[in-house]
Amino acid sequence: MSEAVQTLEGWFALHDFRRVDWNSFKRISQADRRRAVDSLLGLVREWEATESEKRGSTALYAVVGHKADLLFMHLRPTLQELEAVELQLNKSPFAEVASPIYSYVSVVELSNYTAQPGVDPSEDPAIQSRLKPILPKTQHICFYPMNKKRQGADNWYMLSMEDRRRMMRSHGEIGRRYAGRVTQIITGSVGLDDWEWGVTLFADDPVVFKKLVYEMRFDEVSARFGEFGRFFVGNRLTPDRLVEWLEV
Ligand code: 76R
Repeated sequence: MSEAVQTLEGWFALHDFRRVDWNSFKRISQADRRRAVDSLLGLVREWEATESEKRGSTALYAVVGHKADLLFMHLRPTLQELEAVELQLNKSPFAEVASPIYSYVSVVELSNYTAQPGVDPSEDPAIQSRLKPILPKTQHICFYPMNKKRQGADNWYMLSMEDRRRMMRSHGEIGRRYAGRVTQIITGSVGLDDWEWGVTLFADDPVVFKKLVYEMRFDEVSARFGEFGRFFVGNRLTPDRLVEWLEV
């Protein structure tokens, strides 16, 4: 058996994708629309308070394309708290016009492929803040789930630790060339959802998503072992933009 990589887990993540039923939303009375919008704005304010108290973080984006209309990305310390935010939204008047269309459950993960030996992660503030990150406020988000292949000679889980470490080092080197332009949050989902990881990228220039993901396709770990789900891309909704976005 190959040596399993050690991982550190942080906050739990829910990527909650919603479809807005614009036809119903336009048909209901102005008072009901007001109620729906106000209920959502109330939740956004609660999530902002949670974030300022460092009890989690939430990002809200408008998804471009037909796969969804909104993405609520929530990070919370426990799975119970994640369920509570989801339930709160589901019970709100806004949910009468915004039903779930896709979701992804995972947990923020750091692996020790490139860890410094001798560093106690529970004592390292840099590691702790990566495990419990406040989500970036970038203009754009990109999310997709992925696996590492387990097929014939290309079985990631049968490679030696040394081979995996070498490939992950090269992966990290490419990623670091994008420092300052993109932030990745890797969330692990083995045993939690349909794929092995969720990849969430944040950037102010969406072309950077394309360039980074494309460059990684040529790198061994992605070229040989990467299997990808659907890609979602979105534009940030501040509370002000959200009000405009919902105006009909
Ligand atoms: O050295 C370090 O501190 C971190 C190095 C690092 C690890 C361990 C790193 C860096 N990643 C790691 C783990 Mn990543 N990453 C992806 C994708 O589209 C594709 O081809 C793959 C999707 C992107 C775009 C990306 C970006 N990374 C992982 C893992 C877990 C693998 C495992 O444990 O087997 C996955 C699935 C994954 C996928 N990676 C970086 C980036 C970027 C931009 C960086 C550098 C920035 C940073 O250090 O945060």
